[in-house]
Amino acid sequence: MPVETVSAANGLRKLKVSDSSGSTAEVYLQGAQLTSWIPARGSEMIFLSKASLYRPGAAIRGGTPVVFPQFADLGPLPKHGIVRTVDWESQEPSSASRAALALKANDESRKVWPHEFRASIVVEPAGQTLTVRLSIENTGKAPFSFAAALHTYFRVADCEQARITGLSGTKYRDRGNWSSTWVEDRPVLTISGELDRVYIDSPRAIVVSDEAMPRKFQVSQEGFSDTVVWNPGAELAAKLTDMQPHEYREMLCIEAAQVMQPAMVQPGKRWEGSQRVEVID
Ligand code: TA6
Repeated sequence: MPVETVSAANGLRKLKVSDSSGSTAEVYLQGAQLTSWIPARGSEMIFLSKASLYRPGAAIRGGTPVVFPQFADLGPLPKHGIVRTVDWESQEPSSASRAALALKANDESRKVWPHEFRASIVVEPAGQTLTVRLSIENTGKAPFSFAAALHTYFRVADCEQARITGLSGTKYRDRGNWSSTWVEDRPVLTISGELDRVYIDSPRAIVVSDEAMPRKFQVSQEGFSDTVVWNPGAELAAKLTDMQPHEYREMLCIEAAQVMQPAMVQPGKRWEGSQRVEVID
């Protein structure tokens, strides 16, 4: 089946892709944001809040927001940068089971970030795996540096029963106390309250065991140096207007990220990073 463009709420549009095994994905043109991935065998892997605003110019709560060129509020730009709330263009994909979107620097982006770039996102569901690739090309005449992330919200049955393995021995910074660096000493990371950490030079693959579902999946990354693990916990979730208070239990963000050491791209060159998810049967 070819890549299909369909209308969504409030004039938004999304692309629907599927591979021959029956794995499907949906990507909004706004923000090039993945909002659904159903593997060939199994159910929805991606969390989307029922209270999410599907409104032009507002971030969708869930899916995979694309963060660029600033991570969170670590700089002067709008939170998580300038690409998650603007429309990207659908590109002619080389395969029907792959969505490709691109965004170029424009008058709006230049007002806040004076660099020439072309960002592209490719989303490819294939059987029990999903790959999302981000590339940033420097189309200007001067080098620039940036932070980026594929801020994926995974759907879990209960985050407090999820077990995250693979980060033991990795250094991290905690957003609650940004000035210190710790080393993860737990072989299994669990969630009990707000957790917002940047794991630095993280292992290329970690495994999430969603015990309450039950299901297990591996999240791996290339190109990105860091991994962010985030769950807002009950208190912060209650303050988020685009999320229902109990929904923090149903999500877990594992983000392929470039935060601690911004990436540098020379004119005419390209940076690439990807996140790959595999459901382990
Ligand atoms: O990646 C984690 C984080 O930076 C958290 O600090 C939290 O704020 C989250 O992103 C979501 O940000 P948002 O702007 O979408 O509410």
